[in-house]
Amino acid sequence: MLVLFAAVAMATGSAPETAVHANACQSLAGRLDAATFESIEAKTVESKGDMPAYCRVKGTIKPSIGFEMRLPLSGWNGKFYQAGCGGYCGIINPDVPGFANGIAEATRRGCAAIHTDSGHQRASANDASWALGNREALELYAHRWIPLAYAAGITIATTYYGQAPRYRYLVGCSNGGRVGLVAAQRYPTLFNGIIIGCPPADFTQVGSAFGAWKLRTNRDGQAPILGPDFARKLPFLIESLNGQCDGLDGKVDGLIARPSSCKIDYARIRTCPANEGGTSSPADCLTAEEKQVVRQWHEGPKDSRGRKLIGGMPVGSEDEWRVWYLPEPSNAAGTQMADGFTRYIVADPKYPGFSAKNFDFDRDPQRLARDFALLNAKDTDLSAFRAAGGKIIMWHGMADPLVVPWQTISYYERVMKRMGGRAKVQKFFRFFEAPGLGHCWILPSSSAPEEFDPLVAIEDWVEHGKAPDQILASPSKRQGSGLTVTKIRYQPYPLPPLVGQ
Ligand SMILES: [Ca+2]
Repeated sequence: MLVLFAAVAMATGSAPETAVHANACQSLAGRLDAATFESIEAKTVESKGDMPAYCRVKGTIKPSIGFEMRLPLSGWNGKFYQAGCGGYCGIINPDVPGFANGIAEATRRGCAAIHTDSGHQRASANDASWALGNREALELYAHRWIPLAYAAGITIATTYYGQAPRYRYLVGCSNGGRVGLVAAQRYPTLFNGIIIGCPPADFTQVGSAFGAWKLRTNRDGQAPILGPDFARKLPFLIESLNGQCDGLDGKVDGLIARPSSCKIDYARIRTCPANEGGTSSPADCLTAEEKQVVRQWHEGPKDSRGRKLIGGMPVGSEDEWRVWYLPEPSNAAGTQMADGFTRYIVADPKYPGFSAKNFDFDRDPQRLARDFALLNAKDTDLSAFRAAGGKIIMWHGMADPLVVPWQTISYYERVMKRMGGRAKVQKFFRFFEAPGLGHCWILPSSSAPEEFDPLVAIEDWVEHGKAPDQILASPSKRQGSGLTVTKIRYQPYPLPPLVGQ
């Protein structure tokens, strides 16, 4: 009778199950293999709001990977969830809202979820100083932490619940999206499903050529042309650009869904009279030098023969500039990250005196791609991942000015070419362009998804064989001080051509 009662309690997630798991949490650390962990502690955390009670495991996975893992005390859904980490990582911040790189939502849904710092510790994920002369840390960050955290997480979940997880997911955005690509390419049998958001697949180009370009075109931090004061001109600039580009996707709705189809005529953006520069400049015009930076940011870096290296910030991303680039450099994450790549990651005896200021757009992209290939996730052979039955949902904000979407599109095109064409690739790997969406969904953003749930979509695909033909999203568009919400259906890439184009 007691056995029967216990079985019923386990199935319904009722109080006795919670008690059993609370006890298991207290004894968990002592039951884990000391060879895997540098340090480990576990304690129960009471439920709060819509967050269920969970067993919180914290510590360090050898050699140096700080982590936090959360195991629901009751109602575990049998799934393991590993989060990527954003920027240069180095922080434990499991409560990042949404799914981007946190684990709060996964815990709420009943997953056993792990979040890490990827092997080094810093106060901010914008800080790359840990990489200075530390190739081991760079290798951990680039890829080695992924299977180590996976093995530790699976061990913890299996020890705690007494059974191995049925499904294993990896979810990340930005660098966490790159982590997802790396997992599919280098560690193809670990995960059943991977969600990849806004990934810098070509990390060396994003960090070096694109980063140096952004800094140099805007005076590299010395009294920037586009600085905090430029934010007041953004509504004018956005309105001017929408006037030229919004309707080209077939709908005048404030979202530029196909930014590459717009050839901007900068002469149509009102130029301030010559004597109207500086802080006294009106908000409804751009000075000639402001217009020059805007144009260069849209166009992106070029070599001395005028060939584009990676593409520029998409038209429609300007509202996001206020988050990533316009604050003072000490608060502008995009500026700090661009600076950190050249200053700390490329600080190598082979690159004496290397900086954004002397970046050579002809020579440096090639040699950096070679010497820092470990950071890139450009391998188009996903046959081992496909053979293991894995599924990928990848998405990129078409208004992302930090990790521009062009390299993601280019990567997906190359995968289709390598792996037998669109129909074959779509059986296991789908890519969604997210119109109007900025970088991941860190607010404030011109367009935040109230309703965009790739986790449900990947679960349906992996567990029920239902491939995502569309993903419903409800981006909020900032209009003046208010927000309007529109329903959009993201369709798999490539979008059908518009009638008349
Ligand atoms: Ca539109």
